[in-house]
Amino acid sequence: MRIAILGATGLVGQEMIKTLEDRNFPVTEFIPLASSKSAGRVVEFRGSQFEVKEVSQDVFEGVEIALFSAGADASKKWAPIAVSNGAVVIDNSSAWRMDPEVPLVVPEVNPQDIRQHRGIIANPNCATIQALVALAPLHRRFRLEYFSAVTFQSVSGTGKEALAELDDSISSILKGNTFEPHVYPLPIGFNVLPHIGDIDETGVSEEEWKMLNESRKILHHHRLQVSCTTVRVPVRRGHSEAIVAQFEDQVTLEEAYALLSDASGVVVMSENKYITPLQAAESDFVYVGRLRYDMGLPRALSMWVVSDNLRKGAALNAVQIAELLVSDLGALK
Ligand code: 2RA
Repeated sequence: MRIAILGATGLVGQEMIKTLEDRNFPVTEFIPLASSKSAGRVVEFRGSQFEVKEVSQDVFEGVEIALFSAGADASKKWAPIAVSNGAVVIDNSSAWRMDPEVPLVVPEVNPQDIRQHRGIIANPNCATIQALVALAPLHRRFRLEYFSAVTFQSVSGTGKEALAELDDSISSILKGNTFEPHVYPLPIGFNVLPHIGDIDETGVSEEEWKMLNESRKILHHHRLQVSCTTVRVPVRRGHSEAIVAQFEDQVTLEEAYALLSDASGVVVMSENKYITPLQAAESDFVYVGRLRYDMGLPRALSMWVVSDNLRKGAALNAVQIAELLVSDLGALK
């Protein structure tokens, strides 16, 4: 298959390339694309070097699947053009996620939705993906009523520059440099920032609304209630989430363990064991740890959910959607 990647030089684009290689995706022609800023660079795929082309009207001719991770503006501009050239676009940005004509897909949760696509399929937000991979098996049995999520999101969620900023802010503070406590943005080194995306007039951030709105769309569960606080933490790679999930039916730990043990893409830790982001980096799985009855709510479980935000939270989920398209060729039309 002729596969294009728009955003090929970014962190997620690079992870998409690695994931296509790791999963031996049937690529017959590889077309790395980027904005003018990054065009001309060289990327490697399956041992060969490819010059990154600048995205334009003409580069999508004959492309069958285009993986996008170049930001919402680029997706809004180039996805319709790619589709008009016959490609199916799998978009990792927020541009199309809530468009009623665009399916929002987590392959372990709602794979059937890919057949609704009209040329574009949206990849959900990383924090949403890992939460629903863990919650969907329980939802299908006990019917999710409400969940709260406090996230601890790594800096790689905002790209390469953020990784450099983390290193710089840590080394600056270690050298004894001080910072202005009331000058924003505050350093992320030795700090946590409860602010991801713009905060609106209700005091809720963009990232927090994504958890509610995307979860309702993916689960087709529009009465679902969600509370969410998203926090940036000084971690390079891997998001963690402290989740409390309340169900309509009485849930038992034994059944929850059994369901999660059988769930695709999930590793559930026994007893009070847990995984940390450092351990989950570059893994394909969503790790569920410290699974327990919630201290305060009836019919509720608490859990610690960790996954690699660049892998399952972005690149792997997108490539798995591409695999669904290939396995169900009818959906490629
Ligand atoms: C973040 N979820 O972590 C957002 C976008 N990847 O910054």
